[in-house]
Amino acid sequence: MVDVAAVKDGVRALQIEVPSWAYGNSGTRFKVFAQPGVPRDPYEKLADAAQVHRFTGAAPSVSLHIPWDAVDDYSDLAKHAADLGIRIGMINSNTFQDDDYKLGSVCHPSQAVRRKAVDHLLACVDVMDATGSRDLKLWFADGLNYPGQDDLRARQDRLAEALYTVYQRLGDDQRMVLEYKFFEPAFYSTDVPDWGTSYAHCLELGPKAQVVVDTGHHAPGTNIEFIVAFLLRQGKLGAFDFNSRFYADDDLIVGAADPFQLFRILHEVYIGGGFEPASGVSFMLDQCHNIEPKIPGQIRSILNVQEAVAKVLLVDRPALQTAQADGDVLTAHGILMDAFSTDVRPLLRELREEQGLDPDPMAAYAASGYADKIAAERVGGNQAGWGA
Ligand code: LRH
Ligand code: MN
Repeated sequence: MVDVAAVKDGVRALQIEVPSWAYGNSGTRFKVFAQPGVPRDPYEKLADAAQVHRFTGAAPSVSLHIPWDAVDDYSDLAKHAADLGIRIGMINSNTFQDDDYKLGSVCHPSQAVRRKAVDHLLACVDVMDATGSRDLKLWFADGLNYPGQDDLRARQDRLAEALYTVYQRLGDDQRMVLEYKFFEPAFYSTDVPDWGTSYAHCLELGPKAQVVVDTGHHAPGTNIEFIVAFLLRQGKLGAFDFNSRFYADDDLIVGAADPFQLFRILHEVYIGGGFEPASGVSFMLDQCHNIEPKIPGQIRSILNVQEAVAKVLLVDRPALQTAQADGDVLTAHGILMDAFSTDVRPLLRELREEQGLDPDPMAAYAASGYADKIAAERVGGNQAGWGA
């Protein structure tokens, strides 16, 4: 028997943080396609993010990226977010776009370059103090392109030293979450290439250091849900960067490329207690809408995560555990597939109506006229982007 109320409660409690950079222009090394109405500054990015929360009720916070979202007064930006009914979430550092970082940032052979990188990370903690953010998200592009280019072990020593310095600066209620990625922009070795490396550094640092799982950062064929199950068991899963991919770090809409993988990952989140507020796990989107309209792309992403979570909450847990205990392989697998194969869209439409939301957020946003309004208003100025 399905406990529909429990499924609705679980989805209603789900909060997904959206990335400010998803609203700016983005692309690949081949082309960045500009779109009409793209924000020109962090204030306009927050206004667009607020539209996603307005129509889904599930995206109350926005993660910032420094310096892409640099402003003179971060507390004023936080107030602007509050006026829009949202808040500023994670602060993302950026030590991958300065000429000095060609050979790395915190792992760079030069002490002076490492100092510059650490100073940026410390400045990001100052931003967190101003915005009231809990988390500093660290992703390092640091790595090598050729064997012998630098000493792999020495780079780990430099990384550990930099992380330790930043860890000491964190406030009691602040955390650092360390993201890994198996390649790009480095093509031979990456200094934080996998979950094990991030986990080991976080263990060494202490309880305020957690691992970020970006679903696009694994070698093809990696069983990401195993990593999630393991990190939850260790109490070291801090956050997700949700997106999907067919080949590399494609940063496509979460669930678009592999909805079953997303379901399997969230099933392990459920089993590991990752939906419990006490788990401290943050759910974020980290995507780029290179060719599709950005706000609808974000709304679609939220709907995809909600659908996957609803299916996870439909799993007949007692029957699954019995079948697993009995070694009844096909029954156990079948129970999971039954939940995954269930169309939860009618249930979610019902939930939205109960929340006073339009049952079809995509259609509601399209009908709101917001896209035409910003395209007409946002003329002139420099459209936001990665500035790569
Ligand atoms: C690196 C990454 C990281 C962000 C960037 C926008 O690939 O996933 O999380 O800093 O994308
Ligand atoms: Mn990411």
